[in-house]
Amino acid sequence: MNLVEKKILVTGGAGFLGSFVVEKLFEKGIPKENIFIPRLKDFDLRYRANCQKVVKGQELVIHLAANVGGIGYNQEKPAELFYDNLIMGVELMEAARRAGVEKFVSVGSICSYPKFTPVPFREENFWAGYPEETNAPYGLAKKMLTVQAAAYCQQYGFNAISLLQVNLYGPRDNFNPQSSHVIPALIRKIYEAKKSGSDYVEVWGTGRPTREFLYVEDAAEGIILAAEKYNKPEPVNLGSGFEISIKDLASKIAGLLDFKGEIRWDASKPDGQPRRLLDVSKAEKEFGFIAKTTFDEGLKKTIDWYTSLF
Ligand code: GFB
Repeated sequence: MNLVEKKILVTGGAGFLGSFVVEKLFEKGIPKENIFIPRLKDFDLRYRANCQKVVKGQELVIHLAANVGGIGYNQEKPAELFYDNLIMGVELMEAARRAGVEKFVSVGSICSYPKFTPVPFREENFWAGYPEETNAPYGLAKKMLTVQAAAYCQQYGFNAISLLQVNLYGPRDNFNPQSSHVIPALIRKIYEAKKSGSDYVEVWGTGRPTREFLYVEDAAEGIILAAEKYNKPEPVNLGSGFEISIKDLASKIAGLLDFKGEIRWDASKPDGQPRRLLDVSKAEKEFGFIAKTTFDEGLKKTIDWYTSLF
């Protein structure tokens, strides 16, 4: 799909990931008037009528609007995370199909994978078991949208694709301690400990789990490449292909912030999924995506963005 002439709806286009996707669309020469970014205050996409309004006249839908947060937020709000993400996706995809939208890009999450997926996660193991409990309501809501995409392709010939995105990080992320993911949470905690002269910082869990992280600008690049080149209903991993323990992550961020205090582990908080590492070869094969930003570069850019706010 040549995006330059297309009318494009980017739900969540004013958000963390969405703002980078929109910027890359502009960089590709797509005129501002061709990109529609519905704001939550005007269009709550949990309601069918709003979904029908925002898809009108659109040729490509990139659906990034989501109710999302870290492991603490998932523990606290499993019902809202399940309902909001399921209903938005289901209603929007149905409205898009009925409105004659040419292509629908749905961004899912690797937390839809089974809790103990063989590492590295391969797409063929997507259905081999139940997701890790803390993430399951959100992960399964997102997983249903991959089922909807495949069913709509089969019955209607609707071109809906699904990306399984790994943990994102980067500038403009959510740094609110109540709902943030681990990287912004640790940057903020360690930065504040340093500023206040505290000699320790508290980190959740045991430090033993591992995660893979994808820098937000690389994710935006991958989503746009898939929108241009991938036209099959089978979900594709979108990641960077490296694994780091939370313990090593905390030390790395402390090092980058020159924090020399103690890292204390709060084992009363959940670890979540034990290991995450993706096989990222399918995205490269299907639409030429390879994450370019090294982890140190991405962390430095994120830290610089955050510390420059003060
Ligand atoms: O990033 P995170 O909140 O979510 O937690 P998930 C990742 C790991 O970091 C967990 C540990 O083992 C946490 O215990 N951690 C340590 C912390 N300190 C902290 C802290 O201060 N804050 C947070 N938040 N974590 C996400 C889902 O799961 O995976 C999202 O919550 C999404 O919805 C994403 O699906 C892909 O990585 O466990």
